[in-house]
Amino acid sequence: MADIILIQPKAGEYEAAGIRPPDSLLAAAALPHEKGYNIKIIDQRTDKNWKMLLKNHLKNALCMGTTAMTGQQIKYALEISKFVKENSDVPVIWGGVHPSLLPEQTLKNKYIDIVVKGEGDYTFYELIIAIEKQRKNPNKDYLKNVRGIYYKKNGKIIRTELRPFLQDLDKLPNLPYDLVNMNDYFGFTIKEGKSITLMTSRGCPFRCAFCYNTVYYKNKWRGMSAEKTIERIKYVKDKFGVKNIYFQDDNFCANVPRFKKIIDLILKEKIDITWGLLGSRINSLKYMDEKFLARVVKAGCINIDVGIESGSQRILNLICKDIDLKEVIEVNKKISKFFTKTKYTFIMGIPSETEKELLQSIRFALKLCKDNSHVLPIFNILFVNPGTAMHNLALKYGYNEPKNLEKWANSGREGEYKEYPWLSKKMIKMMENFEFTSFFATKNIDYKISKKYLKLLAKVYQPIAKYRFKNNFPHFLIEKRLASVLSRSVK
Ligand code: B12
Ligand code: SF4
Repeated sequence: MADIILIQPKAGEYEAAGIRPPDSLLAAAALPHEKGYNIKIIDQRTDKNWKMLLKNHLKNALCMGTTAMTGQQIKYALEISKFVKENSDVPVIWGGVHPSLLPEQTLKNKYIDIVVKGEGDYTFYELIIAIEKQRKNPNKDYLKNVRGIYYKKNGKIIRTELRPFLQDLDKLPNLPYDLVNMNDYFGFTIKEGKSITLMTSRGCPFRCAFCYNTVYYKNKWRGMSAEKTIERIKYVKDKFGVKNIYFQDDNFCANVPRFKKIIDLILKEKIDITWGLLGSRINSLKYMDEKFLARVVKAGCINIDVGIESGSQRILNLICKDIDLKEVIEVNKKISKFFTKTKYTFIMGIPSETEKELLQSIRFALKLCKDNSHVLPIFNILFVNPGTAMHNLALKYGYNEPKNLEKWANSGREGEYKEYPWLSKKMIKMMENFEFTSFFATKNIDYKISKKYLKLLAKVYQPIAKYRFKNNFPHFLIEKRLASVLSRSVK
Protein backbone atom coordinates (compact mmCIF):
# COMPACT_ATOMS: atom_id res chain seq x y z
CA MET A 1 0.00 0.00 0.00
CA ALA A 2 1.31 3.44 -0.91
CA ASP A 3 2.26 5.95 1.79
CA ILE A 4 0.25 8.99 2.73
CA ILE A 5 2.77 11.69 3.64
CA LEU A 6 1.89 14.54 5.96
CA ILE A 7 4.38 17.31 6.66
CA GLN A 8 4.20 19.83 9.47
CA PRO A 9 5.77 23.12 8.35
CA LYS A 10 7.67 25.44 10.65
CA ALA A 11 5.83 28.45 12.01
CA GLY A 12 8.84 30.67 12.71
CA GLU A 13 9.73 32.45 15.91
CA TYR A 14 6.41 31.65 17.53
CA GLU A 15 7.71 28.26 18.54
CA ALA A 16 10.73 29.47 20.48
CA ALA A 17 8.77 28.81 23.70
CA GLY A 18 8.48 25.11 22.82
CA ILE A 19 7.17 23.01 19.97
CA ARG A 20 3.63 21.67 20.28
CA PRO A 21 2.42 18.40 18.73
CA PRO A 22 1.25 18.69 15.10
CA ASP A 23 -2.40 18.43 16.17
CA SER A 24 -3.89 19.56 12.84
CA LEU A 25 -2.11 16.82 10.90
CA LEU A 26 -2.76 14.23 13.59
CA ALA A 27 -6.48 15.09 13.40
CA ALA A 28 -6.48 14.70 9.61
CA ALA A 29 -4.54 11.43 9.93
CA ALA A 30 -6.72 9.85 12.63
CA LEU A 31 -9.42 8.23 10.51
CA PRO A 32 -7.25 6.98 7.59
CA HIS A 33 -4.79 5.60 10.16
CA GLU A 34 -7.63 3.80 11.96
CA LYS A 35 -8.73 2.37 8.61
CA GLY A 36 -5.28 0.92 8.00
CA TYR A 37 -3.54 3.42 5.69
CA ASN A 38 0.24 3.89 5.99
CA ILE A 39 0.63 7.43 7.25
CA LYS A 40 4.09 9.00 7.50
CA ILE A 41 4.30 12.26 9.38
CA ILE A 42 7.42 14.35 8.86
CA ASP A 43 7.99 17.45 10.95
CA GLN A 44 10.03 20.22 9.41
CA ARG A 45 10.48 21.72 12.90
CA THR A 46 12.14 18.67 14.39
CA ASP A 47 13.39 16.56 11.45
CA LYS A 48 16.58 18.30 10.34
CA ASN A 49 16.88 15.95 7.36
CA TRP A 50 13.23 16.30 6.36
CA LYS A 51 14.15 16.64 2.69
CA MET A 52 15.90 13.29 2.63
CA LEU A 53 13.08 11.59 4.52
CA LEU A 54 10.55 13.12 2.18
CA LYS A 55 12.48 12.13 -0.93
CA ASN A 56 12.57 8.51 0.25
CA HIS A 57 8.86 8.39 1.02
CA LEU A 58 7.91 10.10 -2.24
CA LYS A 59 9.03 6.99 -4.13
CA ASN A 60 5.98 5.14 -2.85
CA ALA A 61 3.53 7.90 -2.04
CA LEU A 62 -0.12 8.36 -2.88
CA CYS A 63 -0.26 12.01 -1.84
CA MET A 64 1.40 14.63 0.36
CA GLY A 65 -0.58 16.86 2.70
CA THR A 66 0.50 19.92 4.62
CA THR A 67 -1.13 22.62 6.76
CA ALA A 68 -0.97 26.41 6.92
CA MET A 69 -2.06 29.32 9.04
CA THR A 70 -2.00 32.77 7.50
CA GLY A 71 1.53 34.16 7.81
CA GLN A 72 5.02 32.74 7.88
CA GLN A 73 3.90 29.11 7.91
CA ILE A 74 2.79 29.54 4.30
CA LYS A 75 6.40 30.19 3.29
CA TYR A 76 7.52 26.88 4.79
CA ALA A 77 4.53 24.94 3.45
CA LEU A 78 5.39 26.32 0.01
CA GLU A 79 9.01 25.24 0.38
CA ILE A 80 7.75 21.71 1.10
CA SER A 81 5.25 21.70 -1.77
CA LYS A 82 7.86 22.95 -4.25
CA PHE A 83 10.23 20.19 -3.14
CA VAL A 84 7.52 17.55 -3.68
CA LYS A 85 6.72 18.85 -7.16
CA GLU A 86 10.37 19.04 -8.15
CA ASN A 87 10.99 15.47 -7.04
CA SER A 88 7.78 13.65 -7.96
CA ASP A 89 4.33 13.90 -9.47
CA VAL A 90 2.63 13.16 -6.14
CA PRO A 91 -0.50 15.30 -5.58
CA VAL A 92 0.00 18.12 -3.07
CA ILE A 93 -2.88 18.79 -0.65
CA TRP A 94 -3.21 21.83 1.58
CA GLY A 95 -5.50 22.05 4.62
CA GLY A 96 -5.79 24.36 7.61
CA VAL A 97 -7.12 27.84 8.31
CA HIS A 98 -5.47 29.83 5.53
CA PRO A 99 -6.30 27.62 2.53
CA SER A 100 -9.81 27.19 3.96
CA LEU A 101 -10.32 30.96 4.04
CA LEU A 102 -8.92 31.49 0.55
CA PRO A 103 -9.16 28.15 -1.28
CA GLU A 104 -9.18 29.45 -4.85
CA GLN A 105 -6.33 31.87 -4.37
CA THR A 106 -4.31 29.13 -2.66
CA LEU A 107 -4.93 26.73 -5.54
CA LYS A 108 -3.67 29.27 -8.05
CA ASN A 109 -0.21 28.42 -6.80
CA LYS A 110 1.43 26.00 -9.20
CA TYR A 111 2.74 23.68 -6.48
CA ILE A 112 -0.70 22.92 -4.99
CA ASP A 113 -3.25 20.49 -6.46
CA ILE A 114 -6.02 20.16 -3.88
CA VAL A 115 -7.33 22.26 -0.97
CA VAL A 116 -9.35 20.75 1.87
CA LYS A 117 -11.71 23.45 3.11
CA GLY A 118 -12.57 23.40 6.81
CA GLU A 119 -12.65 20.30 8.97
CA GLY A 120 -10.51 17.62 7.42
CA ASP A 121 -11.29 14.65 9.66
CA TYR A 122 -13.64 12.90 7.23
CA THR A 123 -12.76 14.81 4.07
CA PHE A 124 -9.16 13.62 4.09
CA TYR A 125 -10.14 9.98 4.46
CA GLU A 126 -12.62 10.20 1.57
CA LEU A 127 -10.08 12.13 -0.48
CA ILE A 128 -7.47 9.41 -0.04
CA ILE A 129 -9.92 6.80 -1.28
CA ALA A 130 -10.78 8.99 -4.27
CA ILE A 131 -7.10 9.56 -5.15
CA GLU A 132 -6.48 5.81 -4.95
CA LYS A 133 -9.33 5.14 -7.37
CA GLN A 134 -8.23 7.99 -9.63
CA ARG A 135 -4.76 6.49 -9.86
CA LYS A 136 -6.18 3.21 -11.07
CA ASN A 137 -8.58 4.86 -13.47
CA PRO A 138 -7.20 8.28 -14.51
CA ASN A 139 -9.96 8.93 -17.03
CA LYS A 140 -12.68 9.19 -14.41
CA ASP A 141 -13.12 12.08 -11.96
CA TYR A 142 -13.47 10.57 -8.49
CA LEU A 143 -12.63 13.81 -6.67
CA LYS A 144 -15.90 15.47 -7.61
CA ASN A 145 -17.79 13.36 -5.10
CA VAL A 146 -15.61 14.30 -2.13
CA ARG A 147 -17.40 17.03 -0.18
CA GLY A 148 -15.34 20.00 1.05
CA ILE A 149 -12.52 20.19 -1.49
CA TYR A 150 -11.25 22.45 -4.27
CA TYR A 151 -9.06 20.95 -6.98
CA LYS A 152 -7.57 21.64 -10.36
CA LYS A 153 -8.83 19.89 -13.49
CA ASN A 154 -7.68 20.77 -17.00
CA GLY A 155 -6.47 24.15 -15.78
CA LYS A 156 -9.79 24.96 -14.07
CA ILE A 157 -10.57 25.12 -10.36
CA ILE A 158 -13.41 22.80 -9.37
CA ARG A 159 -15.26 23.24 -6.08
CA THR A 160 -17.23 20.36 -4.62
CA GLU A 161 -20.27 20.49 -2.37
CA LEU A 162 -19.61 22.07 1.02
CA ARG A 163 -19.14 19.62 3.88
CA PRO A 164 -21.39 20.41 6.86
CA PHE A 165 -19.68 20.95 10.22
CA LEU A 166 -19.13 17.86 12.33
CA GLN A 167 -21.88 17.54 14.88
CA ASP A 168 -20.67 14.81 17.18
CA LEU A 169 -17.04 15.31 18.18
CA ASP A 170 -17.30 12.29 20.50
CA LYS A 171 -17.18 10.04 17.44
CA LEU A 172 -13.73 11.26 16.41
CA PRO A 173 -10.93 8.75 17.00
CA ASN A 174 -8.10 9.60 19.40
CA LEU A 175 -5.23 11.48 17.81
CA PRO A 176 -2.75 8.85 16.47
CA TYR A 177 0.19 9.99 18.61
CA ASP A 178 2.10 6.82 17.71
CA LEU A 179 2.75 8.29 14.27
CA VAL A 180 5.16 10.84 15.72
CA ASN A 181 7.92 10.94 18.28
CA MET A 182 6.00 12.58 21.10
CA ASN A 183 9.20 13.22 23.06
CA ASP A 184 9.84 16.05 20.60
CA TYR A 185 6.73 17.85 21.76
CA PHE A 186 6.84 18.07 25.53
CA GLY A 187 9.02 21.20 25.43
CA PHE A 188 6.00 23.49 25.53
CA THR A 189 4.94 23.69 29.16
CA ILE A 190 2.50 25.62 31.31
CA LYS A 191 4.12 24.38 34.53
CA GLU A 192 7.06 22.18 35.48
CA GLY A 193 6.55 18.65 34.29
CA LYS A 194 5.34 17.25 31.01
CA SER A 195 2.62 19.25 29.26
CA ILE A 196 0.47 18.43 26.26
CA THR A 197 -2.06 20.33 24.16
CA LEU A 198 -5.65 19.12 23.71
CA MET A 199 -8.67 20.37 21.84
CA THR A 200 -12.14 19.39 23.06
CA SER A 201 -14.34 21.75 21.06
CA ARG A 202 -14.43 23.67 17.82
CA GLY A 203 -15.64 27.15 17.02
CA CYS A 204 -17.07 29.98 19.10
CA PRO A 205 -20.52 31.56 19.16
CA PHE A 206 -19.24 35.16 19.49
CA ARG A 207 -18.76 37.70 16.71
CA CYS A 208 -15.44 39.51 17.21
CA ALA A 209 -14.76 41.40 13.99
CA PHE A 210 -11.12 40.30 13.70
CA CYS A 211 -11.53 36.59 14.43
CA TYR A 212 -11.20 33.77 11.89
CA ASN A 213 -13.98 31.94 13.72
CA THR A 214 -16.71 34.14 12.28
CA VAL A 215 -15.76 32.94 8.78
CA TYR A 216 -14.15 29.56 9.36
CA TYR A 217 -16.66 28.06 11.81
CA LYS A 218 -19.45 30.57 11.10
CA ASN A 219 -20.07 31.03 14.84
CA LYS A 220 -20.97 27.37 15.32
CA TRP A 221 -19.60 25.92 18.56
CA ARG A 222 -19.49 22.15 19.02
CA GLY A 223 -17.88 20.33 21.90
CA MET A 224 -17.07 16.83 23.01
CA SER A 225 -19.26 15.73 25.89
CA ALA A 226 -17.86 16.22 29.39
CA GLU A 227 -17.47 12.43 29.66
CA LYS A 228 -15.47 12.22 26.42
CA THR A 229 -13.31 15.14 27.55
CA ILE A 230 -12.49 13.27 30.75
CA GLU A 231 -11.73 10.14 28.74
CA ARG A 232 -9.24 12.13 26.60
CA ILE A 233 -7.61 13.66 29.67
CA LYS A 234 -7.13 10.23 31.23
CA TYR A 235 -5.86 8.84 27.93
CA VAL A 236 -3.00 11.35 27.55
CA LYS A 237 -2.24 11.17 31.24
CA ASP A 238 -1.91 7.39 31.20
CA LYS A 239 -0.15 7.20 27.84
CA PHE A 240 2.49 9.86 28.41
CA GLY A 241 2.45 10.58 32.12
CA VAL A 242 1.66 14.24 31.42
CA LYS A 243 1.16 16.46 34.42
CA ASN A 244 -0.31 19.47 32.62
CA ILE A 245 -2.75 20.06 29.79
CA TYR A 246 -3.15 23.25 27.77
CA PHE A 247 -6.62 23.23 26.22
CA GLN A 248 -6.34 25.06 22.90
CA ASP A 249 -10.07 25.37 22.31
CA ASP A 250 -11.10 28.81 21.07
CA ASN A 251 -13.79 28.96 23.72
CA PHE A 252 -13.57 26.12 26.22
CA CYS A 253 -16.33 27.50 28.47
CA ALA A 254 -18.85 28.35 25.72
CA ASN A 255 -21.20 25.66 26.98
CA VAL A 256 -21.48 26.36 30.71
CA PRO A 257 -23.24 23.11 31.73
CA ARG A 258 -20.50 21.13 29.94
CA PHE A 259 -17.79 23.14 31.68
CA LYS A 260 -19.42 22.59 35.08
CA LYS A 261 -19.73 18.87 34.42
CA ILE A 262 -16.04 18.63 33.44
CA ILE A 263 -15.09 20.27 36.73
CA ASP A 264 -17.43 17.97 38.67
CA LEU A 265 -15.99 14.87 37.00
CA ILE A 266 -12.34 15.86 37.53
CA LEU A 267 -13.09 16.38 41.21
CA LYS A 268 -15.28 13.30 41.59
CA GLU A 269 -12.74 11.02 39.92
CA LYS A 270 -9.85 12.77 41.71
CA ILE A 271 -7.90 13.23 38.47
CA ASP A 272 -4.53 14.68 39.37
CA ILE A 273 -3.82 17.15 36.55
CA THR A 274 -3.10 20.84 36.20
CA TRP A 275 -4.47 22.63 33.20
CA GLY A 276 -4.86 25.94 31.44
CA LEU A 277 -7.22 27.47 28.91
CA LEU A 278 -6.19 29.26 25.75
CA GLY A 279 -9.67 30.55 25.05
CA SER A 280 -11.99 32.01 27.64
CA ARG A 281 -14.08 35.17 27.78
CA ILE A 282 -14.84 37.82 30.36
CA ASN A 283 -18.58 37.07 29.91
CA SER A 284 -18.09 33.44 30.95
CA LEU A 285 -15.98 34.38 33.97
CA LYS A 286 -18.55 36.99 34.97
CA TYR A 287 -21.14 34.30 35.55
CA MET A 288 -18.86 32.13 37.68
CA ASP A 289 -19.26 32.89 41.37
CA GLU A 290 -16.38 32.60 43.85
CA LYS A 291 -17.58 29.24 45.11
CA PHE A 292 -17.49 27.81 41.61
CA LEU A 293 -14.15 29.47 40.78
CA ALA A 294 -12.68 27.79 43.85
CA ARG A 295 -13.85 24.44 42.45
CA VAL A 296 -12.31 25.25 39.05
CA VAL A 297 -8.96 25.86 40.75
CA LYS A 298 -9.35 22.77 42.92
CA ALA A 299 -9.90 20.78 39.71
CA GLY A 300 -6.43 21.89 38.59
CA CYS A 301 -6.90 25.06 36.54
CA ILE A 302 -3.82 27.25 36.87
CA ASN A 303 -4.07 29.59 33.96
CA ILE A 304 -6.55 31.24 31.69
CA ASP A 305 -6.03 33.32 28.57
CA VAL A 306 -8.65 35.99 27.94
CA GLY A 307 -9.01 38.39 25.02
CA ILE A 308 -9.50 41.94 26.27
CA GLU A 309 -8.27 43.55 23.01
CA SER A 310 -8.49 47.23 24.05
CA GLY A 311 -8.74 49.67 26.92
CA SER A 312 -10.97 51.89 24.83
CA GLN A 313 -14.69 51.18 24.92
CA ARG A 314 -15.07 52.79 21.47
CA ILE A 315 -12.64 50.28 19.98
CA LEU A 316 -14.32 47.37 21.82
CA ASN A 317 -17.67 48.40 20.36
CA LEU A 318 -16.16 48.85 16.91
CA ILE A 319 -14.78 45.31 16.91
CA CYS A 320 -18.00 43.80 18.36
CA LYS A 321 -16.18 42.37 21.37
CA ASP A 322 -19.40 42.53 23.38
CA ILE A 323 -17.65 43.27 26.67
CA ASP A 324 -17.63 46.28 28.92
CA LEU A 325 -14.49 47.76 30.49
CA LYS A 326 -16.22 48.05 33.85
CA GLU A 327 -17.01 44.35 33.89
CA VAL A 328 -13.41 43.56 32.91
CA ILE A 329 -12.21 45.42 36.02
CA GLU A 330 -14.72 43.61 38.23
CA VAL A 331 -13.99 40.17 36.82
CA ASN A 332 -10.23 40.77 37.05
CA LYS A 333 -10.49 41.60 40.75
CA LYS A 334 -12.69 38.58 41.38
CA ILE A 335 -10.42 36.08 39.65
CA SER A 336 -7.24 37.53 41.20
CA LYS A 337 -7.76 35.19 44.15
CA PHE A 338 -7.98 32.11 42.00
CA PHE A 339 -5.81 31.58 38.92
CA THR A 340 -2.05 31.71 39.36
CA LYS A 341 -1.59 33.05 35.81
CA THR A 342 -4.00 35.14 33.77
CA LYS A 343 -2.95 36.15 30.29
CA TYR A 344 -4.85 39.08 28.80
CA THR A 345 -4.34 39.71 25.10
CA PHE A 346 -4.69 43.10 23.44
CA ILE A 347 -4.73 44.11 19.78
CA MET A 348 -3.01 47.28 18.61
CA GLY A 349 -3.37 49.08 15.29
CA ILE A 350 -7.06 48.60 14.57
CA PRO A 351 -8.09 51.07 11.82
CA SER A 352 -9.08 54.41 13.38
CA GLU A 353 -7.38 53.65 16.74
CA THR A 354 -5.70 56.82 17.90
CA GLU A 355 -2.43 57.23 19.78
CA LYS A 356 -4.50 58.30 22.78
CA GLU A 357 -6.59 55.13 22.62
CA LEU A 358 -3.50 52.96 22.34
CA LEU A 359 -2.05 54.57 25.46
CA GLN A 360 -5.44 54.08 27.13
CA SER A 361 -4.99 50.33 26.50
CA ILE A 362 -1.55 50.39 28.11
CA ARG A 363 -2.91 52.22 31.15
CA PHE A 364 -5.80 49.80 31.34
CA ALA A 365 -3.44 46.83 31.21
CA LEU A 366 -1.35 48.36 33.98
CA LYS A 367 -4.47 48.80 36.10
CA LEU A 368 -5.37 45.15 35.57
CA CYS A 369 -1.82 44.20 36.64
CA LYS A 370 -2.12 46.37 39.72
CA ASP A 371 -5.45 44.81 40.73
CA ASN A 372 -4.23 41.29 40.03
CA SER A 373 -0.58 40.33 40.46
CA HIS A 374 -1.04 37.22 38.28
CA VAL A 375 -1.77 39.16 35.10
CA LEU A 376 0.41 38.82 32.01
CA PRO A 377 -0.68 41.45 29.46
CA ILE A 378 0.29 40.60 25.89
CA PHE A 379 0.02 43.21 23.16
CA ASN A 380 -0.19 42.01 19.55
CA ILE A 381 -0.19 44.06 16.39
CA LEU A 382 -3.33 43.59 14.31
CA PHE A 383 -3.23 40.86 11.75
CA VAL A 384 -6.05 40.99 9.21
CA ASN A 385 -7.79 37.64 8.86
CA PRO A 386 -9.04 37.24 5.30
CA GLY A 387 -12.82 37.39 4.94
CA THR A 388 -13.59 38.88 8.37
CA ALA A 389 -15.43 42.11 9.19
CA MET A 390 -12.01 43.52 10.15
CA HIS A 391 -10.82 42.74 6.65
CA ASN A 392 -13.68 44.84 5.23
CA LEU A 393 -12.93 47.67 7.65
CA ALA A 394 -9.24 47.58 6.74
CA LEU A 395 -10.14 47.75 3.03
CA LYS A 396 -12.14 50.92 3.75
CA TYR A 397 -8.98 52.36 5.31
CA GLY A 398 -6.96 51.62 2.19
CA TYR A 399 -5.58 48.18 3.09
CA ASN A 400 -3.65 46.78 0.17
CA GLU A 401 -4.44 43.14 0.79
CA PRO A 402 -2.00 40.44 -0.32
CA LYS A 403 -3.06 39.30 -3.78
CA ASN A 404 -1.48 35.87 -3.81
CA LEU A 405 -0.42 33.06 -1.50
CA GLU A 406 3.26 34.06 -1.34
CA LYS A 407 2.31 37.57 -0.24
CA TRP A 408 0.10 36.25 2.60
CA ALA A 409 3.23 34.70 4.03
CA ASN A 410 4.32 38.21 5.04
CA SER A 411 1.03 39.24 6.59
CA GLY A 412 0.48 40.84 10.01
CA ARG A 413 3.25 40.41 12.51
CA GLU A 414 5.57 39.22 9.80
CA GLY A 415 5.97 42.88 8.85
CA GLU A 416 2.97 43.71 6.69
CA TYR A 417 1.61 45.99 9.39
CA LYS A 418 4.31 48.48 8.41
CA GLU A 419 2.33 48.98 5.19
CA TYR A 420 -1.07 49.49 6.87
CA PRO A 421 -2.02 52.91 5.49
CA TRP A 422 -3.89 53.95 8.65
CA LEU A 423 -0.76 53.69 10.82
CA SER A 424 1.70 56.54 11.26
CA LYS A 425 5.44 55.86 11.69
CA LYS A 426 5.11 57.00 15.29
CA MET A 427 2.26 54.56 15.98
CA ILE A 428 4.27 51.71 14.47
CA LYS A 429 7.26 52.48 16.66
CA MET A 430 5.06 52.63 19.74
CA MET A 431 3.33 49.35 18.87
CA GLU A 432 6.59 47.54 18.23
CA ASN A 433 7.80 48.62 21.63
CA PHE A 434 4.61 47.52 23.40
CA GLU A 435 4.47 44.25 21.52
CA PHE A 436 7.96 43.25 22.58
CA THR A 437 8.09 44.66 26.09
CA SER A 438 4.60 43.50 27.16
CA PHE A 439 5.96 39.94 27.24
CA PHE A 440 8.60 40.78 29.79
CA ALA A 441 7.09 43.72 31.66
CA THR A 442 5.82 41.44 34.43
CA LYS A 443 7.40 38.42 36.06
CA ASN A 444 4.46 36.36 34.85
CA ILE A 445 5.98 35.36 31.52
CA ASP A 446 7.99 32.62 33.21
CA TYR A 447 5.27 29.97 32.86
CA LYS A 448 5.47 30.33 29.09
CA ILE A 449 9.22 29.70 29.04
CA SER A 450 10.53 26.23 29.64
CA LYS A 451 14.29 26.69 29.16
CA LYS A 452 16.04 27.73 32.38
CA TYR A 453 18.51 30.15 30.79
CA LEU A 454 15.67 31.91 28.94
CA LYS A 455 13.78 32.25 32.22
CA LEU A 456 16.87 33.88 33.71
CA LEU A 457 17.31 36.23 30.74
CA ALA A 458 13.67 37.27 31.01
CA LYS A 459 14.12 37.98 34.71
CA VAL A 460 17.18 40.15 34.12
CA TYR A 461 15.44 42.06 31.32
CA GLN A 462 12.19 42.58 33.23
CA PRO A 463 12.93 46.01 34.84
CA ILE A 464 13.99 47.47 31.48
CA ALA A 465 10.92 46.04 29.74
CA LYS A 466 8.68 47.39 32.47
CA TYR A 467 10.18 50.86 32.11
CA ARG A 468 9.77 50.84 28.33
CA PHE A 469 6.22 49.52 28.54
CA LYS A 470 5.01 51.84 31.27
CA ASN A 471 6.64 54.98 29.92
CA ASN A 472 6.15 54.40 26.21
CA PHE A 473 9.92 54.50 25.62
CA PRO A 474 10.46 52.85 22.24
CA HIS A 475 13.91 54.25 21.40
CA PHE A 476 17.01 52.08 20.74
CA LEU A 477 15.07 48.81 21.00
CA ILE A 478 18.14 46.77 20.10
CA GLU A 479 17.17 43.98 22.50
CA LYS A 480 14.28 43.09 20.17
CA ARG A 481 16.73 42.31 17.38
CA LEU A 482 18.91 40.32 19.78
CA ALA A 483 15.90 38.30 20.91
CA SER A 484 14.99 37.55 17.33
CA VAL A 485 18.50 36.25 16.64
CA LEU A 486 18.38 34.25 19.87
CA SER A 487 15.02 32.68 19.10
CA ARG A 488 16.35 31.63 15.68
CA SER A 489 19.42 30.10 17.24
CA VAL A 490 17.49 28.03 19.81
CA LYS A 491 15.18 26.39 17.26
C1 B12 B 1 -1.44 25.52 18.14
C2 B12 B 1 -1.60 26.81 17.40
C3 B12 B 1 -0.45 27.41 16.92
C4 B12 B 1 0.93 26.76 16.98
C5 B12 B 1 1.23 25.92 15.72
C6 B12 B 1 0.02 25.23 15.13
C7 B12 B 1 0.24 24.57 13.78
N1 B12 B 1 -0.78 23.89 13.30
O1 B12 B 1 1.24 24.66 13.15
C8 B12 B 1 1.85 28.02 17.05
C9 B12 B 1 2.08 28.35 18.50
C10 B12 B 1 3.17 27.93 16.35
C11 B12 B 1 0.94 29.07 16.43
C12 B12 B 1 1.42 30.24 15.95
C13 B12 B 1 0.61 31.24 15.42
N2 B12 B 1 -0.72 31.22 15.33
CO1 B12 B 1 -1.77 29.73 15.86
N3 B12 B 1 -2.96 28.55 16.60
C14 B12 B 1 -2.87 27.41 17.20
C15 B12 B 1 -4.24 26.93 17.70
C16 B12 B 1 -4.36 27.35 19.14
C17 B12 B 1 -4.55 25.46 17.59
C18 B12 B 1 -4.33 24.86 16.20
C19 B12 B 1 -4.72 23.43 16.24
O2 B12 B 1 -3.91 22.58 16.51
N4 B12 B 1 -6.01 23.15 16.05
C20 B12 B 1 -6.55 21.81 16.11
C21 B12 B 1 -6.78 21.24 14.73
C22 B12 B 1 -7.44 19.88 14.85
O3 B12 B 1 -7.64 22.11 14.04
P1 B12 B 1 -7.22 22.76 12.64
O4 B12 B 1 -5.84 23.24 12.66
O5 B12 B 1 -8.27 23.72 12.22
O6 B12 B 1 -7.25 21.48 11.66
C23 B12 B 1 -8.43 20.96 11.09
C24 B12 B 1 -8.70 21.52 9.70
O7 B12 B 1 -8.22 22.82 9.51
C25 B12 B 1 -8.07 20.54 8.78
N5 B12 B 1 -6.65 20.62 8.50
C26 B12 B 1 -5.69 21.35 9.03
N6 B12 B 1 -4.52 21.09 8.44
C27 B12 B 1 -4.73 20.14 7.53
C28 B12 B 1 -3.87 19.52 6.64
C29 B12 B 1 -4.37 18.56 5.76
C30 B12 B 1 -3.45 17.89 4.80
C31 B12 B 1 -5.75 18.24 5.78
C32 B12 B 1 -6.27 17.23 4.86
C33 B12 B 1 -6.62 18.86 6.67
C34 B12 B 1 -6.10 19.82 7.54
O8 B12 B 1 -8.32 19.32 9.44
C35 B12 B 1 -8.19 19.48 10.86
C36 B12 B 1 -9.22 18.60 11.52
O9 B12 B 1 -10.52 18.99 11.19
C37 B12 B 1 -5.20 27.75 16.78
C38 B12 B 1 -6.55 28.11 17.40
C39 B12 B 1 -7.51 26.98 17.37
N7 B12 B 1 -8.25 26.90 18.42
O10 B12 B 1 -7.56 26.19 16.44
C40 B12 B 1 -4.37 28.98 16.48
C41 B12 B 1 -4.48 29.67 15.11
C42 B12 B 1 -4.45 28.58 14.07
N8 B12 B 1 -3.27 30.49 15.07
C43 B12 B 1 -3.48 31.61 14.54
C44 B12 B 1 -2.50 32.64 14.46
C45 B12 B 1 -2.98 33.98 13.96
C46 B12 B 1 -1.21 32.41 14.87
C47 B12 B 1 -0.06 33.44 14.92
C48 B12 B 1 -0.02 34.47 13.84
C49 B12 B 1 0.10 34.10 16.26
C50 B12 B 1 -1.05 34.58 16.94
N9 B12 B 1 -1.22 35.88 16.99
O11 B12 B 1 -1.80 33.76 17.49
C51 B12 B 1 1.18 32.53 14.94
C52 B12 B 1 1.88 32.51 13.61
C53 B12 B 1 1.84 31.31 12.83
C54 B12 B 1 2.33 31.51 11.41
N10 B12 B 1 1.68 32.32 10.66
O12 B12 B 1 3.29 30.96 11.00
C55 B12 B 1 -4.89 31.74 14.02
C56 B12 B 1 -4.94 31.45 12.52
C57 B12 B 1 -5.66 32.47 11.71
C58 B12 B 1 -5.40 32.26 10.24
N11 B12 B 1 -5.98 33.12 9.44
O13 B12 B 1 -4.70 31.40 9.81
C59 B12 B 1 -5.61 30.74 14.91
C60 B12 B 1 -6.89 30.16 14.32
C61 B12 B 1 -5.88 31.45 16.27
C62 B12 B 1 -6.90 32.54 16.20
N12 B12 B 1 -7.97 32.43 16.96
O14 B12 B 1 -6.78 33.52 15.51
N13 B12 B 1 -0.33 28.67 16.44
S1 SF4 C 1 -14.46 35.23 21.70
FE1 SF4 C 1 -12.45 34.67 20.92
S2 SF4 C 1 -12.75 32.88 19.64
FE2 SF4 C 1 -14.76 33.81 20.01
S3 SF4 C 1 -15.13 35.13 18.22
FE3 SF4 C 1 -14.17 36.38 19.83
S4 SF4 C 1 -11.96 36.27 19.47
FE4 SF4 C 1 -12.93 34.62 18.28
